Amino acid sequence: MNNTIHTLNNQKGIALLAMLAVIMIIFTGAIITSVSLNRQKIDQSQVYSKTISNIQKEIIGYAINQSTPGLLPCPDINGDGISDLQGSNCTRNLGYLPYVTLSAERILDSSGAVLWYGVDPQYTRIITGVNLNSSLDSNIFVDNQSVAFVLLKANTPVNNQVRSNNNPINYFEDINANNDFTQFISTSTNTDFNDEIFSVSLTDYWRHVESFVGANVKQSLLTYYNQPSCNEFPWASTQTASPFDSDINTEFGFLPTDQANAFANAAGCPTSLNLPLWVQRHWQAQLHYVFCGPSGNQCISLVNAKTLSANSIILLPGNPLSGQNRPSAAMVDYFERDNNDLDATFEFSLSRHLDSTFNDQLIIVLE
Ligand SMILES: [Ca+2]
Ligand SMILES: [Ca+2]
Ligand SMILES: [Ca+2]
Ligand SMILES: [Ca+2]
Repeated sequence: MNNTIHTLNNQKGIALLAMLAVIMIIFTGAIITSVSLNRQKIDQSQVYSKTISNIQKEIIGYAINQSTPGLLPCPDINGDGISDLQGSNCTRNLGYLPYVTLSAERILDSSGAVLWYGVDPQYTRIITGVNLNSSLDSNIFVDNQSVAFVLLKANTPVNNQVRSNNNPINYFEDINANNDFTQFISTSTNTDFNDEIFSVSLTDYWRHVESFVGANVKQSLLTYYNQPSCNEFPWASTQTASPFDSDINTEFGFLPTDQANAFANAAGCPTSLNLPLWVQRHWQAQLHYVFCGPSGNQCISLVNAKTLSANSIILLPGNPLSGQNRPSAAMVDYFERDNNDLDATFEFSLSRHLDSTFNDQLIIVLE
C-alpha cells in the first residue's frame, strides 16, 4: 500500500517536473523570441539609419560631381527612379528619391513605401542671375530650420491613406501633407503622425561642396605660382562686383577670378588663374584669399585646430549664420570670430567641427 502511494506520488512528481520543464521551455522560448525580436528590430533600424546616411552621402557626392558643383537632382515624380526635370525646370520640390539618377539603393520602409525626397528647385538647375554657392537660401524647412534637402519615410498608412498615386497626402501627415511642401516637421502632437524626416543642414551640405571648391581653387593658385619664372601669387581683388581683377597692394581680399597680376614679378607670371568656369560664374563674390607679398614670408598666422604660419590661404564662408545677411560688403556677414577683423591672424577649424556658430572653411595654399 505504502509502495503504491509512493509510486503514485513519484509519478505525480515526475508529471509536475515535466510540466514545469515544459513551462520553463515555453517561458525561456518566449524570452528568447522576445529578445531576438527586439534584436531584429534594433538591427533593422540600425541598418535603415545607416542606409539613410549612405544615401545622404551619395546625394552630396552626386552634387559635387555635377558640371556645376552643388547642383542637386530634381525629385522623381513618376516612380521610375529617374529625376524629372520638365525641360530645364524642376516643377516639384517633393517627390520620390531619384535613386536611379543617383545610382543609389532603392529602399522601402516596412509599409512598402519608397523613400521621398524634398529639395528647393533653385538647387536643382542653373538660373540666370542666381549664383549656386553657399549664400543661396533654401526654401525647404524642417522644424523651421532651412535645410539643403530632406528625405522622408512615410511608414504605415493612417487615416485611410491609399497609396495608388504620388500625392503626398497619401503618405504624410500634419504639416508634412497640408502645405506647399516646403515646411516639414519631425514630430507632431497628432496621434496619427508617423512620418520620419532625415535632413541635411546647409552647414553640412556646403562644407562638403566648399571643400571641393577650395581644393580646385588651391590647385589653380599653385599652378599659377609654380609657372617657370613666376613663384609668386597674384594680388587679391578689392572689387565687390565683376570683374574681380587684382588690385595693387591688396594682400587680403576677394580671389582675383578675372585678371590676376603678380605683385613684383609680373613678367614671369600668367595674367589669369585659369579657374574652372563654374568658379568664375558662381563663386567669385564668395571666395576670400590672402597671400604674403610685401609683408614678407609666412605673414599669416593660423590659430585654433592648426597653429602655424602660412604664405597663402583661401577662406570659404559657409552658409549665412544667424544675423548674417548677404550679399554684403561687410566681412562679418561672411566670416566669424578671428576671420572677419581684417588682420593677419585667422582661425582654422576642422571641417567636421563647423557648426551654427562658426562655419568658415580655411584652406592652406602654401605654408
Ligand atoms: Ca521619373
Ligand atoms: Ca506617414
Ligand atoms: Ca561663415
Ligand atoms: Ca583675425
